[in-house]
Amino acid sequence: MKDILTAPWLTELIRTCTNMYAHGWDERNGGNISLLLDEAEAAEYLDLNSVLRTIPTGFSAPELDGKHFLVTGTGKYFKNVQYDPAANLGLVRLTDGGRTAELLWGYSDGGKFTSEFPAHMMSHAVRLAVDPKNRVVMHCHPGNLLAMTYVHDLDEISFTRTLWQMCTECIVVFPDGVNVLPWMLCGTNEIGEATAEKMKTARLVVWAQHGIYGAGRDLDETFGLIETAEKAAEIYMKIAHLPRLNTIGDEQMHLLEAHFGVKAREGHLN
Ligand code: 2HA
Ligand code: ZN
Repeated sequence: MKDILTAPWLTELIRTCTNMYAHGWDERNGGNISLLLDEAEAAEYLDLNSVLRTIPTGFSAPELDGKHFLVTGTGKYFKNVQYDPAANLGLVRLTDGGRTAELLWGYSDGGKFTSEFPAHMMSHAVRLAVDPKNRVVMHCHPGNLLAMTYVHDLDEISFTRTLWQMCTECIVVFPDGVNVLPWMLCGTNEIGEATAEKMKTARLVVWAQHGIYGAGRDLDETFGLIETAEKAAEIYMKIAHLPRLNTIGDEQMHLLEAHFGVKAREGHLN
């Protein structure tokens, strides 16, 4: 059995937490990540028959039965993940139709998965139905996106169009746009269900006055998705109070679509 601390998927998740903290997106215990692993990937490093303990999830997700996830821990700080991965992260397998998580590694101080586990797992189920290669769900609190939800209307088409207009490559990176949830109580099954519903049509879901969710095939791609949207929101927050003399119009958006071979979400361009 190989040492789990040498697993590439573990080291990449640790580096991602450190990087997200360095970007200022994950103050204190803010943010959480879940990464879907192949059983074979996990089996190289762990005896999958050895369950350390079981943890009830409080929801059901039959689509995810038997699946393995590496997940950040509740109350844990992203800045500390690199120093003590086994306390700050856990590897769980869902069983019992998703109602139970079997802990196979981690949460070594008696902890458990993020309070946003419902939103993560429900989003994985939905994204896997859209894209069988989806493996990552990522949540964080980037300052400019958050700020934007205070001063921009929350209509999804309008919010998406504003972001697309802020940097030329936004429409190429997230042609599916962003969906937006109004303020809701976090850490609940309700916000999990609402987030998953929004994930049916976009890989980015903004939680107004809270943060953002991203989904993607790997950690780099998902990080880059949030990074691009946050950059666009940063530009918006720099210019929102100034007269706008120039913008990227729909004609230019259509040129980008054609040149990069992407299709903007239906109804988002004229
Ligand atoms: O506690 O970000 O949404 C971590 C969070 C909750
Ligand atoms: Zn949060």
